[in-house]
Amino acid sequence: MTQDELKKQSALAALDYIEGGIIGVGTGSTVNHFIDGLATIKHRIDGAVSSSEVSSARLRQHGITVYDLNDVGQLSVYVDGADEANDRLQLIKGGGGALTREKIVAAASAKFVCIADASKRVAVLGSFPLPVEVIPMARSYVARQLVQLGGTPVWREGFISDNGNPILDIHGLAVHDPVALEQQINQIVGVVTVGLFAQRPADVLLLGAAGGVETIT
Ligand code: ABF
Repeated sequence: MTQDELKKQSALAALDYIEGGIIGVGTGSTVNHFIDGLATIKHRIDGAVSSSEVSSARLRQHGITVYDLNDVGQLSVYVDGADEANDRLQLIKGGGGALTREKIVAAASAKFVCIADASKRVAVLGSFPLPVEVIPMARSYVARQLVQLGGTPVWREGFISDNGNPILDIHGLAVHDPVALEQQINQIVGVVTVGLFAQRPADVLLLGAAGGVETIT
């Protein structure tokens, strides 16, 4: 099976977690498969809150109503991908640049179902560069602080988030204590969001592999 087929397999397995109401929908190629699958059961839900303009457009193309998070209460479930996942269901996310909205929608959801192909599973987070969204004027200041944490921040030049902010990708980290690092980076003035999802990890991880979908809880 190709990597894309494995992504699709995990995405379709997430449909079993949809129980109705308004759901949270993330961003990325795996989520695109989920949105296409969701279209086949759209009569079961009232609509969606999405973590990016790209996903909102895809949802609308399928005739699924997209709500502003401010107009709805708690979401029953959030389905999104990841760049890396460990066995404690802690994640690195934000390679696609939507980390801030992803973290907000995850926080507003009762359950977070993460979908990915099995290549995203790692023993230690950090081989994938850790994204940090920053306030524009703080970019260099935050980068200097991140160097002190032992990483090598690289400005994602030419990219601006849906919120109008730049992103620094931290290379060369081995994240042995994801909760502590998330807290440390959150405390740097000028940081909007770090793409470590450790304080609020996923609740279910669905990994697509050649032998089928592995469910980790
Ligand atoms: C989002 O999309 C991200 O947080 C992550 O960066 C990315 C995963 O992409 P893909 O599903 O295309 O591998 O979920």
